[in-house]
Amino acid sequence: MFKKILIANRGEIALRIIRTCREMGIKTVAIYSTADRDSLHVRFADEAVCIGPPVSKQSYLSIPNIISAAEVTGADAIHPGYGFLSENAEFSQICADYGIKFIGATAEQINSMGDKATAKATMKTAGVPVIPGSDGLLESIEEGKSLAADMGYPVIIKATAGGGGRGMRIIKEESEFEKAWNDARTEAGAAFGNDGLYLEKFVEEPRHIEIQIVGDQYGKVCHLSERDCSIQRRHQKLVEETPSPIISPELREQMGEAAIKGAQAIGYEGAGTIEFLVDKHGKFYFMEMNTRIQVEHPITEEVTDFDLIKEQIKVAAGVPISGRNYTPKLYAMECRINAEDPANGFRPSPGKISVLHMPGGHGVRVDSHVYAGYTIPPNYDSMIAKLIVSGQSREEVITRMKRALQEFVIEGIKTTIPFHIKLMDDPRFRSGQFTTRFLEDFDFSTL
Ligand code: MV4
Repeated sequence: MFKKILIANRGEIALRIIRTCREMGIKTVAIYSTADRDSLHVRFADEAVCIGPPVSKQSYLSIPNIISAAEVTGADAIHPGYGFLSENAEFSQICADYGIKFIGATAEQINSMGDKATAKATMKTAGVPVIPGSDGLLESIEEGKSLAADMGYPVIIKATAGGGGRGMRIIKEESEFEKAWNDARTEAGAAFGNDGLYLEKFVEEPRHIEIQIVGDQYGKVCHLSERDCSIQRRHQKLVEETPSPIISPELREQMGEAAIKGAQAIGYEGAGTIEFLVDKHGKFYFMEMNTRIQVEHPITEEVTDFDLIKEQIKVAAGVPISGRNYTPKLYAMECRINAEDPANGFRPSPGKISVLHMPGGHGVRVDSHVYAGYTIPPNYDSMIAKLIVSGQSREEVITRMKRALQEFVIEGIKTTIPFHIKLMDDPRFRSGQFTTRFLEDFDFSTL
């Protein structure tokens, strides 16, 4: 087992990783930028190294600074958390070259899933259902138009280097094709330095369902069922739940097996997520694979009783997994508490938290790095807490979530709490019958 893990991240996930390391008897090294001097991850780690100024490029994204910190402190592994360098192939490779275990995917796996057209082809070959569309990248606008005409509109063009909604254009009819193509190409080229595009049939009113998998170094992969992440605004998830209200035991089994096949096709080791779109007929299609721990992992932990960070560390150290799949017996939901003003377009609201009271009680978990008197720096993402609630039924979870949200007191900044309270009372949300477009016509003005 590892003796000392450097955590190449900040905020709640850094704290989350430190907690598991403590329980496993593993020493921890925090890294921090000068904006995070007073952060809890710095105080709770066994050691801490300042790695640069507030701007991420010179601190949390600086590979030389982080590798130096690992060398100086003698860390034998690095946990990247999510975001930052967690899916950076170069970083994964440099860690390997320095003899430091990267607790995440290999450079090769990151590259194979990072290029979306390649990822899709790999999954198709492995027998995972994919959305009908172009075989790989489009060579020309004419090829795109001709394929779209054959398949029928609407279609969607996506940047192969994209993901999370960037470099995507929905096309309703042929007259829109040229502009969409040019816009997507320019956007992708500027954002990713890669303007490759591929085309798919547009799936209308889908649900976003992802399967959590864990693979070990011996080719065994198991799935820990699904998370429903359909409540999103501009590709930002706000609420996640498990089990999904629209997934039957049979569909769960099929999607779980597809996810396992996909992960095994790339010899995946560690925790990963396979994202699917599920259409209104209950057909599912591979969308993307995330080769990292995700923000919403705690809801899976609450219903399966696995510590996913512990599983990541164990498989990275070469411990085999049991290989059993898990079907949830409980229900869990997560609300993301962001320092944003939901009544004003979710505008960031950094600043000092003057008063703080976190909810508690049966079935309530809060993963957070903030405290009364803490100042949220403007430099990083605005998530300040994850409120995770579990219970015996979806109804019980929603009731308990509303109670916990009402108990949550954060003064000094705006947060997404009022939005979540309104959502818990929304009849359509409560019915479980909604799609990824749900928040497009949600009234945020009366929060
Ligand atoms: C789609 C789609 C419909 N049809 N692909 C959004 C992010 C990126 N992962 C892919 N996305 C989508 N791809 C086809 N062929 C609709 C979306 C989409 C979406 C997906 C999941 C959750 C929220 C979404 C919001 C808008 C669009």
